Amino acid sequence: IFTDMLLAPADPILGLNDAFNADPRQDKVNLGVGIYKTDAGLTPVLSSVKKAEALLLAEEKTKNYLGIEGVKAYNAAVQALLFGPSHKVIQDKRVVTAQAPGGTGSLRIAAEFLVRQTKTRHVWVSNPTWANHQNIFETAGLICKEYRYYDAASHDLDFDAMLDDLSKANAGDLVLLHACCHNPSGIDLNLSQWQQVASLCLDKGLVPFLDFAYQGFGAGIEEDAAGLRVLADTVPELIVANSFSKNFGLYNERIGAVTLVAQDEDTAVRSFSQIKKTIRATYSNPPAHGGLIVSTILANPELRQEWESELTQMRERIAKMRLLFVERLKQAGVTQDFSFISRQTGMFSFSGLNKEQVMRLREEFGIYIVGSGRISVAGMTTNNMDKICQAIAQVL
Ligand code: PLP
Ligand code: TYF
Repeated sequence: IFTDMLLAPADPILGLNDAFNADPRQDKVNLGVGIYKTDAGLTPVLSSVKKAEALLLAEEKTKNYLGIEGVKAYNAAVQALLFGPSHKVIQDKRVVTAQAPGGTGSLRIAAEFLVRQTKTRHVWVSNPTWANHQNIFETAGLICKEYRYYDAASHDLDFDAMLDDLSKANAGDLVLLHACCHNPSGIDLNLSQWQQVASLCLDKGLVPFLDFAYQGFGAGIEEDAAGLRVLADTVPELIVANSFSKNFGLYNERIGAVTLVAQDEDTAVRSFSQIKKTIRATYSNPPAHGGLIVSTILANPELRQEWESELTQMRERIAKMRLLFVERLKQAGVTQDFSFISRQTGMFSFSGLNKEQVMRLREEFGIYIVGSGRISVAGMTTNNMDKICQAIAQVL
């Protein structure tokens, strides 16, 4: 049965990691995958996480299965983080949350649930979007359609085109929106644009499907949830897949959640039973460790404060690297305007470098960025910045 097996293509981002690891050059630089690095180029475990893990290790009494929906205190903490603790959707019990393995696992469970339990088949994704979205959705059986988002000429959002494309969507269609720190463009909607998208969704009966993988990496934990909260204030139904891979540095623990807002409590209860059925058929119940770490930190005022300050440090270091990048490019003799990079948010910037320039950076200089020209600013440090900027000056 395996004889005629075709070789699958590598993931465009994770595959780049393998190429980077195999590169023998000492001074190679990885600006591919979205992983936060300190200025020393390391990705250490957060101190708040280490402390929570020590508490868990001391207090753990059983390895018994969790319920299908995971750690209950975790799910409540996720809702408070997403909507704010006293949001009306929580008070009205219109919101349900299930722990899931990472942002990817959450997106997949949401998609499987939507395909099996609703009549919805179409999901509109931004052009461009995270390379795995289409893969996850189509594997689950959804059909992807694209809405215009990024304008290459202005390095900015093409909001008119976005609205124009979404106005062609049909009632019941899903609209995948990056809640903040759009991957790969680094360009987000402002509050007034979120309000316009929310109105459009309400008028046309479109269902927002939020991917929230970078809460706290844009402007702050609360600020980054503003768009999601506008939607929750406006539309009767939405779905969120969130991840704590980045903002808690819990990449390999695979911790995220699926959250659904329904029009009333009874519908939420019935929908949740079907989400749980989807989970049961997939992995039965989630691994405990990541959910326990996050719920321990969020419930403990001291640990929570420490986490928030560690997250602030990560956000501020990336913002500093953006400014330094623009400045050092100028110093390296680049005359083209790269100031748009300092206006983008999150881990990534869309540099505008083409495929050929990306290949030259890799082959001649050992600098790895994604083929689309996406740069992980989170991998830049004061030590590698000059090398990066001088190499870019040469390939331009
Ligand atoms: N969604 C977006 C936009 C991402 O950038 C990522 C990257 O990690 C994910 C989802 C997946 O997150 P996780 O690693 O938690 O599966
Ligand atoms: O976009 C990124 O770099 C991160 C990490 O299949 C990632 O989101 C990349 C590819 C993938 C899973 C995670």
